[in-house]
Amino acid sequence: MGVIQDTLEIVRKRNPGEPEFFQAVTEVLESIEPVIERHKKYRDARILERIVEPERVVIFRVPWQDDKGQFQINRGFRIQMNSAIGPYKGGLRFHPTVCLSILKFLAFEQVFKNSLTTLPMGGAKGGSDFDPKGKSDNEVMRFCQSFMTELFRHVGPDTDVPAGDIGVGGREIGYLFGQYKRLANEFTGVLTGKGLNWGGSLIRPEATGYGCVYFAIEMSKTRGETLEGKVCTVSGSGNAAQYTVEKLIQVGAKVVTMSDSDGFVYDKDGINEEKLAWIMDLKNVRRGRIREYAEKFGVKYFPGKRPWGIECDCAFPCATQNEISGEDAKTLLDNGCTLVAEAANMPSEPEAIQQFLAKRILFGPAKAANAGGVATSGLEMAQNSMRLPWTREEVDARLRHIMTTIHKNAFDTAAEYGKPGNLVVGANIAGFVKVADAMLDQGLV
Ligand code: NDP
Ligand code: 2IT
Repeated sequence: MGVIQDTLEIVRKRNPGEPEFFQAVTEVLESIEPVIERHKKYRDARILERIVEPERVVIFRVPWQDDKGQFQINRGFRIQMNSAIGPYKGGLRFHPTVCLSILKFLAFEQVFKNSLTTLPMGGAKGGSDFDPKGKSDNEVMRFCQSFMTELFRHVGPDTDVPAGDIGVGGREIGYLFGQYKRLANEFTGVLTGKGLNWGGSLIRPEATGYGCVYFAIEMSKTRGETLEGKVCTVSGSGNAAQYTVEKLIQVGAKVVTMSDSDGFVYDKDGINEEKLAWIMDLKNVRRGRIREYAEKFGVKYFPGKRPWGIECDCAFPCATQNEISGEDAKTLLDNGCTLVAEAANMPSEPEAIQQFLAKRILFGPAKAANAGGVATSGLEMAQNSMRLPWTREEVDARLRHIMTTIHKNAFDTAAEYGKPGNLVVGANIAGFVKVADAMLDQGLV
């Protein structure tokens, strides 16, 4: 259709050298074609051209001093993509690969994901090319303080509320919050993922992984299935992966792999609660490598490889973007995989998604399946505003309800637009319509 291809051409020309951003925009725009065709109001108001342009991009210098007293300079970013339905909201990523293209793709995805959560949050993403790996706590603190010294003027509890993502966990959020508080002279919910005794929410650390498994359970129900006894491959061993594995164990599934950027471990007996506790200590406290799991428990380690060649019923990519290639998807399908739920953002390449959809397996796209993290951030914001914490049971029940609602919304929307079972189309259209209508209501914004 003309307007979709025209908009993609504008995006391509205006954003040279940004392949991940172009990939994310292409997937969304091509899948919302039926809704653009059906509603002239979106075409007349040039909503597509507006929605692909960030409202604001901030890029800044982050100078800091390492433990040897040497000066280091990194680059900081915040992409404020869309505030039609609420204050900007989205994580911060600290990783050496961070650049405009990656943060713009993440911010773009965040707009639709946040819309699906049912909570009032706009979309944003930020971060830095700083690599926390191998840095001391003091170095991480000095970096975070310098980063927030600039970021603080662009964020606020009713303006923009950052959180964690790759390389940003509880430790980093603590240092960032401490510096914000000093600069603003305010104790507010300016960040989510905070510590429990200073404004954090129970279940926020677990939320991305738990939410993804809740979503997988909802998908399975549509085929009269459960996850019990299912063999699952998981990639990554960070926040999203750890709690995906924890919930999978709780519901009786058997997790046989976890990974990091150096390789993966294959534990054919299954990773149980004790072994997972060991991994959590390895990754969150000792900050070691997944290879050490293989040494400790006498299982096989595959250096430089991803786990998609291991036979499984269900696959949970929990590491990073483009970690499932078209070839990996073919291997997964040939080995009998019938469910893929994306806890990472954009982990499947377009060629992989095409195959999952063509084979009609249960495919939970990231912006629906991993929305539990940001949804629980929204619940943390609500508790901060009320100055009242909820119990673990209350937050978990709300998370579960939100994931069920997202699944139903995506499932019903897909059917409504003639693509039954296609949750890519369902999630993209449902997420888009709410934001686009809010933009129309608010005039030329
Ligand atoms: P963490 O930093 O806690 O963990 C990241 C994990 O992924 C690590 O095991 C890391 O290995 C691996 N990884 C990172 N980059 C690469 C790479 N380029 N190649 C291979 N492996 C890699 O981050 P999270 O668990 O929070 O994030 C994981 C994914 O989940 C990301 O896509 C993120 O955007 C997404 N997500 C996170 C949410 C959250 O609330 N935290 C919410 C929704 C989505 P290594 O240690 O070797 O780098
Ligand atoms: O990708 C994501 O949704 C996140 N990293 C979480 C964002 C948030 O604001 O909690």
